[in-house]
Amino acid sequence: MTDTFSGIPGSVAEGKGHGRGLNESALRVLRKRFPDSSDPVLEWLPPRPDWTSGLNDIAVLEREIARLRRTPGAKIVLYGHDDMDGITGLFVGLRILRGEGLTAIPVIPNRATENYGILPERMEGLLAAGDLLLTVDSGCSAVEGVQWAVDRGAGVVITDHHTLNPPLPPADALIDPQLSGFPATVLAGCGVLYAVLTEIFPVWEDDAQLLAAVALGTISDRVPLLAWNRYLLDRFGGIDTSRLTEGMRHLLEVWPNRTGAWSASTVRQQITSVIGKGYNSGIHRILDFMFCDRREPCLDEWNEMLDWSETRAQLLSELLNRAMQSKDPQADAFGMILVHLDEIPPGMGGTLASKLSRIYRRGSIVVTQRPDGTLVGEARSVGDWDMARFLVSLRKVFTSAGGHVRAAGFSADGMGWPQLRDLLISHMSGFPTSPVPEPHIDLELPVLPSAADLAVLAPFGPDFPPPAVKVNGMRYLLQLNSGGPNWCISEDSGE
Ligand SMILES: [Mn+2]
Repeated sequence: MTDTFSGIPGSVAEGKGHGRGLNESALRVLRKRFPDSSDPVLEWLPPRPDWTSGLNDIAVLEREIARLRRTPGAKIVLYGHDDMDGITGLFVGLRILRGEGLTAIPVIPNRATENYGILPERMEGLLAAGDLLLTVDSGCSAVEGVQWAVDRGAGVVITDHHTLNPPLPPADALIDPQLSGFPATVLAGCGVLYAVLTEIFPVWEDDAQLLAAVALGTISDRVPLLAWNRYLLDRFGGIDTSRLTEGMRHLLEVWPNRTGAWSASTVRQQITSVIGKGYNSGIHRILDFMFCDRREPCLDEWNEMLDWSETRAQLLSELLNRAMQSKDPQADAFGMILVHLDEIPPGMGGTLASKLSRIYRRGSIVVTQRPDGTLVGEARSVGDWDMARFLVSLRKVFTSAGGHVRAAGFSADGMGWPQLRDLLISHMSGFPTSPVPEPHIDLELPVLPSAADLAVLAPFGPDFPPPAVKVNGMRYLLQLNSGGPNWCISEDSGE
């Protein structure tokens, strides 16, 4: 049987052009994964999105930027988030806005010492009347911080991708794909700002630095590798690397098999976790690193981050041992990994939850107590468990809660661990989800197809795992090793 799919757009061919000449096995996998689509190839790798169809109020930001140009001395305070899609989002914002002759000053919050949100104390003395507060990857719940900026006479445009949790902040514009739904919701914080700013300044659309930063932020944030994100990653696959900064060049040099078939999990291992976040991490240095144009200092800095990441990895493996020994048996019965540990360093709870999710192939919630008594939780999910919705639906008992489908967090004051534990378990018992996903199978065949034939569908990651094939009752998962693609007998999802 021959399949023909029409309408492969020219813009795709400018990237890696995976949409062209897909072999029969790859086409069958796409048909299985997008059963309702009349054109699974386009569903898998769409043409250039119309960003305005999923991102509202870009015109408000355009007007604000025009207003700044008419206001002598006015500047943009670009407020980010101290994780990879936040920092790469800051990079995107600074590169474009400064490149357009505007004054832009970054603010990087610090999760080790600060609450989540837009904090007036970080803007005091910095944000003046007539300025613009622009956020990336943060702010969709920052009612007080935004009101503070508005009261000071600043314009405020929020760009975020996290689940909305009303009341919404009183900004001039709230640009969040959660307002419009799929496919825009796949975007990470950096992807949202890239889309918004390149819509206003199209000359930046093909910029290799920006596409590389967006790819790294997107992969690190565990958002679905579907739809608009695949378009962005395809553009990344086709960038001209001859004119990168030394910092960015180095990141692409350590990117596992960047010019071939790669998986998000290996990129997170080789790059994201080396940078880390929170305690003893490189997250506060990586913005300068990406702008750095001197090779030697970049290499020194990277080696230092590698040393730190080894120290963190040791600490993490100790924490992981304790977590595995103390996971809650009652929560287990509902398909939820629930762990409460004392003294988890800031930023490490999320990494620990990720590891637990990977090991047990189900959603994980890791809770610790801050010195001030507040209980803080980090959660990761796999399968169809929408972690942000799960936690936000408990917001009456939480001080704050937010995130997205696969990565979310909360804080809770005024209750002890036993009470919070009961609450999470009883809420889980009534929450509609299948927290323990079945290992996927794309094809059942009499003989294994060539691994290379299916590797053309890479990159693989959240919501687009490597293909799995069943042959004679055995499940084979595609693996992308340094030696090239091959098959491995496994029940793993490969995400
Ligand atoms: Mn973020």
